[in-house]
Amino acid sequence: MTQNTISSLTKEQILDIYNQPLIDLLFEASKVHRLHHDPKKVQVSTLLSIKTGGCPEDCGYCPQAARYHTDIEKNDLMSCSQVKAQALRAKASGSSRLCLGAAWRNVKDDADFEQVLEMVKTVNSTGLEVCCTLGMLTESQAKRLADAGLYAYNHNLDSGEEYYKEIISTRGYEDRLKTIENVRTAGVTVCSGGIIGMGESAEDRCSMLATYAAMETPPESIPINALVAVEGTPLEEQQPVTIWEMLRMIATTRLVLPTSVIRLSAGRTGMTEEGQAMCYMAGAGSIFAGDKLLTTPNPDVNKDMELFKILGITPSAPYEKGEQPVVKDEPVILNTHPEEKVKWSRPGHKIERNEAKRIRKNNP
Ligand code: SAM
Ligand code: DTB
Ligand code: SF4
Repeated sequence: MTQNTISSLTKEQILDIYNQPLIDLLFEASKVHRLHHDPKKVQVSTLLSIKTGGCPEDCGYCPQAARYHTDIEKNDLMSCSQVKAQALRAKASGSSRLCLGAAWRNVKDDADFEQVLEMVKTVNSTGLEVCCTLGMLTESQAKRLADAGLYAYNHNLDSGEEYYKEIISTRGYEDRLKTIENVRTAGVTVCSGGIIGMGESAEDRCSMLATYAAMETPPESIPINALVAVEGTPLEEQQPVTIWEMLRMIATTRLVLPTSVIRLSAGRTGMTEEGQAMCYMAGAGSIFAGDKLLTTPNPDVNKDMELFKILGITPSAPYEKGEQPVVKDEPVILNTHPEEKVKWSRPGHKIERNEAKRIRKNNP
């Protein structure tokens, strides 16, 4: 299968792939995985929350949204030296990429962004691949991150366009697509995926995959997260997805987007080792390792490495799939892009579930 034939798939055609007997879906996905990827290599990233909590957005799944009452430790932006120390730890533990996450709606042309650019340069100098996930981004901000040595930018569509409106009201699907386009234009690789288990239908999951498949260049990396239902968020009562749903989603993603690397992301603490092994067989080619994601727990890295050994998998080295970006020196001038006065949208549609949660919290 080529990327061209794949990109003409409609949501309905993807749904047919998704709904086929699981035994066939897994077999087909495993075959396609081996055509495009080495099944014995898995890329390992470490996540680092460089600015935690206090986010103004209303993403219904997120423990870092200021408006929900979750039990997380909030932190201001980390220093460069703290990030360097964590990068060296991640490298020593076998990760090939460090992903820096900030609880921001969007990047602003301010001193914090200058500090993040320094962090990117510092992590690049350790030889690790650098990824950031900082919210919405303009083209010039993406370019500055590229010049600082950024290898990947994570910005998720999270779900299909229709269901997205049930989960987030403070920013639009169009804004997400625009950010992804800005990252692509800057020459940074795109990491973009979604979450299952938020109450969405199979159609919603397939609608998200159809959006990715229709892109001229689909994301190099597609994280598939199982919702971590955090107490205090509007989605706290969601039942965990079963391993069978996770496998169906990974295998369908594998068949629809054969060249992308699928990241088995949040939700691994609720999976057995056998279940995770099946995810690798179905097409997952990367994970987040380390005992913490951004704010929630993740399996022990030693356990992951034991499973790799059992399966005959080795973690990939940095830059096996692309060149290390060369850091370009640039003068540091704040607010240099007045022509780029971007107005990100605030759609503000009503989400009953978020409203109900807020009312309950205010009147216990
Ligand atoms: N603030 C930035 C943004 O929203 O793009 C970056 C950080 S944000 C936490 C990155 C992604 O983490 C989200 O798009 C979502 O897919 C995922 N995520 C957040 N909370 C989650 C949860 N409870 N369960 C699963 N995935 C989650
Ligand atoms: C992604 O798709 N999943 C990661 C990463 N990109 C940034 C984040 C998962 C966060 C899970 C909830 C938490 O730990 O706060
Ligand atoms: Fe903020 Fe990102 Fe969490 Fe949404 S997902 S509330 S933008 S940190």
